[in-house]
Amino acid sequence: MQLYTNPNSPFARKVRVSALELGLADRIENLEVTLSPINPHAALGQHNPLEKIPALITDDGEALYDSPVICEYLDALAGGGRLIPTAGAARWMALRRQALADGIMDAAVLVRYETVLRPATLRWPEWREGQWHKIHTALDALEREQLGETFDIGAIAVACALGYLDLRFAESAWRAQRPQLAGWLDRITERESLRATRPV
Ligand code: GSF
Repeated sequence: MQLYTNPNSPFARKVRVSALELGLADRIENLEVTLSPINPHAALGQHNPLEKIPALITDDGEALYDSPVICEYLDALAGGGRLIPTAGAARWMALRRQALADGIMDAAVLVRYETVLRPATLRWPEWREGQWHKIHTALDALEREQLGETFDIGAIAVACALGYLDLRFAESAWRAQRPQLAGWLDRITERESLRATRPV
């Protein structure tokens, strides 16, 4: 399998962490690409019309995207139910947490584009504040949820979202009002899959 990826992409990190946790990383060749909405990657575009990473090319030559679909595929390949519970409350909790964390990543990536890509004269501070509002309310929800030690797809996604905030927005001080979440991240960061995929 081949994975279109980048070391700093939080969505691609979610896939790489999942592959490591499932013992599938050795079967995946990482194709590192750099891209943005104004700098698309032609070869990737032949597989993913949305021109986004991550995209996985399976051994059958099929392209899979986006990150939740790829993680589900890898989980199924490893037997199923390993990172994504197959039924019951645990399944919906894990998937909802993934959606919440993906939402943080979406908003943070948009703020990043707004900050580093968009010409200064075209920036719109209220729009950026609106994205930050989503990030903060999602973080508050995670603080209230009190994450446990189960390392399922929800936990993986949350760890990758927080890692991206630390990478791109170290000044955001998201930990200040969220001691439970900060402590959880400190503990979970020791996992080998997270250490091995730490952004550069
Ligand atoms: C989001 C992927 C994404 O935004 C998923 O895989 O879950 N819903 C998708 N990827 C970014 C890179 S990143 O910051 O992780 C991307 O490919 N951006 C390029 C673009 O043209 O938007």
